[in-house]
Amino acid sequence: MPLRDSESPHCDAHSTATAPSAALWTPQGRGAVATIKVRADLSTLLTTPEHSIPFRAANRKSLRDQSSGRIVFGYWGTDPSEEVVICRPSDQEFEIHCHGGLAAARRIMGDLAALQLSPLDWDIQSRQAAGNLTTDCQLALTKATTLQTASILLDQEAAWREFTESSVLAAIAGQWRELSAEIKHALSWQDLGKHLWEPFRVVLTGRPNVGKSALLNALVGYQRSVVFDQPGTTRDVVTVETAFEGWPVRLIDTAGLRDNALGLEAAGIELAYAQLADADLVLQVIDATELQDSRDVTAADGTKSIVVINKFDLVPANSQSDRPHSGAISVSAKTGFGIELLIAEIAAKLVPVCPDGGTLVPFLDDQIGWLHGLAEAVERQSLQEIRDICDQILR
Ligand SMILES: Nc1nc2c(ncn2[C@@H]2O[C@H](COP(=O)(O)OP(=O)(O)O)[C@@H](O)[C@H]2O)c(=O)[nH]1
Ligand SMILES: [Mg+2]
Repeated sequence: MPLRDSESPHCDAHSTATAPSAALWTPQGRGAVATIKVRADLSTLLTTPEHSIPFRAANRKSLRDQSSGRIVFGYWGTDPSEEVVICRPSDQEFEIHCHGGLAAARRIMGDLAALQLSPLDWDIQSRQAAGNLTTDCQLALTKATTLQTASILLDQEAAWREFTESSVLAAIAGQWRELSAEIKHALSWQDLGKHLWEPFRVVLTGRPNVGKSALLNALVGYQRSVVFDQPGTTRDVVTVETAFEGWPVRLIDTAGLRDNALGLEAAGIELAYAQLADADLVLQVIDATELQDSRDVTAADGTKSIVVINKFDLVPANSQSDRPHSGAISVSAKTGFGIELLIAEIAAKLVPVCPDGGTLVPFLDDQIGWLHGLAEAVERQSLQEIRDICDQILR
């Protein structure tokens, strides 16, 4: 179905009507279909050879000869071509509907820019029509990969509007202590905030051959990483994205840490240390049959970690205990024993408390900056500064 201007949530038809333009009407992110709206004098655009649109209709008619309002299937470009659907609602515009991934829309937008049609991305149109707060919330939403993170992000626009209104009212009433507590509470969610649209980084580390790669595979339920009985098999950093209890997680498998490695393996170990420095959580994997090695495994200072004792299936039944060391979790990547418990523990470490519906969760650096600015304005008991920051937030 051709879209009408009134159906596009954030497109102001009149602001783009004058200059020849190619406007991407759909935001970046995972979507089935992307839509590009071209506004130009089609009698020129579709006839001059140097301005030819690289489109071949399946019905073999040129775009100019297609009747107005008709939906036409065909191919864009060559080697390889994109399958697209084009609709021409009038002589001044046509719409291109292509695959919703990034590549197709980017390629078509590039071809249209080469035809002197000024490109307008979705977020530029949205910022003009709906403002920054709405656009930021919607852009983050396009990056959310779980229902849980999407539902928190869906609440954020209303939460910010309510928060700014109540902040100004509290400042007018001189309720500085209450306002300060509200701001502190909002800031307490900042670690979760950025992971509403970007996965938590969980790094598996430990000595070679303890079963890090096997554990990563057990955690995601398929063979992502190579498992082999020789130390030093994993050399590059292997990553996989998944979700635990509704929180998006990027699991990162690294080369086993040992001192006497050479060449490629040593390079892999260097990469492993770099990953450790950026981790949100470290799984320190040790082999149940070599428990004395646990002292060799350490996470960076201040980084959350879980000690995971793998190969529990090799421990004789009479000496098995689920938690042989305080805080450690016993698992078997081979039999699946303890994996569910480990997943629950990972989720609980990453997000110890889940925010109630409607809670303000700052998810951008700018938002954290505004909250700090508000906290300083509260210290100075400055109503004007609070009003100014709130205006900025709502822009
Ligand atoms: N019995 C048993 N063997 C395991 C387990 N996890 C891994 N292994 C074996 O240990 C060896 C090393 O595993 P791998 O995942 O490559 O270790 P990594 O070097 O730490 O990545 C392989 O032969 C695996 O089959 C487990 O839970 N139980
Ligand atoms: Mg490995």
